[in-house]
Amino acid sequence: MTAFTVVSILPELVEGALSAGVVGRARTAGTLDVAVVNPRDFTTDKHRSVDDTPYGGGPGMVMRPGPLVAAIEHAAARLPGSAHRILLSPGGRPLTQARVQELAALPHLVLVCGRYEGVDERVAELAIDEELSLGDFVLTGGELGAAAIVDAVARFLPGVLGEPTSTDDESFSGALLEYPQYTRPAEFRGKAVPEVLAGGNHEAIRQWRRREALRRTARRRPDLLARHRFTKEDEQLARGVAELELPSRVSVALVHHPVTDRTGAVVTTSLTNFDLHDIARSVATYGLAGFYVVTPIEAHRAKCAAIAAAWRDEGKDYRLDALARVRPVASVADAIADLGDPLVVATSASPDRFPDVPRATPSEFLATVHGTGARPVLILFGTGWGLVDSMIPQVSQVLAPVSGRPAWNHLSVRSAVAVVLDRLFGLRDA
Ligand code: 4FN
Repeated sequence: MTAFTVVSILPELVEGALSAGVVGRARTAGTLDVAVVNPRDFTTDKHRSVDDTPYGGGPGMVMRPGPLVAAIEHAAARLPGSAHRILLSPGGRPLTQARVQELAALPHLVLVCGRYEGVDERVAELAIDEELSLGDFVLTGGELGAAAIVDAVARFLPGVLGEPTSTDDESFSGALLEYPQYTRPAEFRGKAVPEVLAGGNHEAIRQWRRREALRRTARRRPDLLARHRFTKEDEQLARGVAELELPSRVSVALVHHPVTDRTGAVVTTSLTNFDLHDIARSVATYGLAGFYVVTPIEAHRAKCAAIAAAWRDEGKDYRLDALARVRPVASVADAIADLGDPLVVATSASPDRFPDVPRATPSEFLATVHGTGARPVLILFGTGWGLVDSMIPQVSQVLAPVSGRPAWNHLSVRSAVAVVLDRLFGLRDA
């Protein structure tokens, strides 16, 4: 059973956050142990000061190590057994539900809150086991972060909640957002409750809720969905839901014209065997709809078709899957026409290309695409020294370039395709 000791110079702020609701009730009932220790009670000077000016100058004040470390040591000794000492800090690891669940297995958490401009570095070195952050925003102190940790961890402790909720059974990594909830009245300001929920068909309700949870997660938190491992049933429920069939709406075009050469002249580049093979396999790996090989040179389109045919003759399953998606076309316009009315997206490593088109990060791009219903998407990759913006006016978005620390982008186009597809559609670590 986890007990909590919060170290803070504003005990009333911590108490205020933890005196009402489920947590407040559990404390009153004696099923939850939360205490606050004030570093000011560990000062020895007559002004009881807990802060001082920073060495090296600069604005504001820094929390002195003496009173804070004394308070942490007192807090850790409040209960027998070992205490795990956490500093709430913007530089800490972001808190996750997985970590919350692990913390709930520890007997005693000491939560240390900073104030002013920060805490003397030696406090963390001498008296802290772990630093945790609630997120990337500026706070005036760690207290509300500490209260949030108490709240999140307390939910797992016996007797704090009535019944543990089902979402706590599964690991949160790969979890989905909640399905929409409704209660009476059946109609509110002209908006009716979805029919299925009032129908009493429990299986239909369960499936509707799962599909809505998937849809909502795709729309609002594509980052969460990327970590979700689809079950067989999820795959079935996802069918026909535009938000969830994203990769199958997306095609890639490898453009050999119009592109520039190193001098900036508009040229047509040669078809490259490696590009054809590797990009076809990337496109298949991420489940995309198609791979347009754009070249005005008829002989190259014929060669492309011949290579695809050769793969077919080898008869390997995975190759068939990749080859079935290869489409040689004469121009970008032909690829666009083949798809109907796609959203056309360019890639460029150079800020000088497509200067008037907004750059989109992967999540901005995914949000745009989610907002366009079932519209197909075409992502253009230029060979040579890149796409000629003026000759491809249909482009409405440019994907932020792949870049590392050095300024120069050394990636081959086939590597860039693989990296971009993984950014957009790759499954992330749990
Ligand atoms: N914040 C950033 C960068 C630099 C400073 C801060 C900031 C409170 C004592 C720390 C902040 C955020 C999440 C504690 C923020 C958290 C704190 C937290 C926190 C006063 C010094 C300070 C992240 C925006 C780049 C003030 C960002 N989770 N400094 O807020 O304690 O727990």
